[in-house]
Amino acid sequence: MKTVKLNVAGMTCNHCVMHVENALKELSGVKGAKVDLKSKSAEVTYDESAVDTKKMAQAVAEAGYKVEG
Ligand SMILES: [Cu+2]
Repeated sequence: MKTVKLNVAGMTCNHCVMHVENALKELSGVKGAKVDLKSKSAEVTYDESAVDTKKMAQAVAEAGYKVEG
């Protein structure tokens, strides 16, 4: 199990936070996601054999937000 911190751009309110959090949690292999609006970041706990940060970035993009470097 690994934990990664992603920078997420485009979030403006708690609705956005929930949206991003759900998009991440729906990915198989993701065990938990904690999104913080103030720091515009997402802390994701995941199984590195099932999912990677590229897939997370994709899911976030599909939800309408952007993971930045
Ligand atoms: Cu919002």
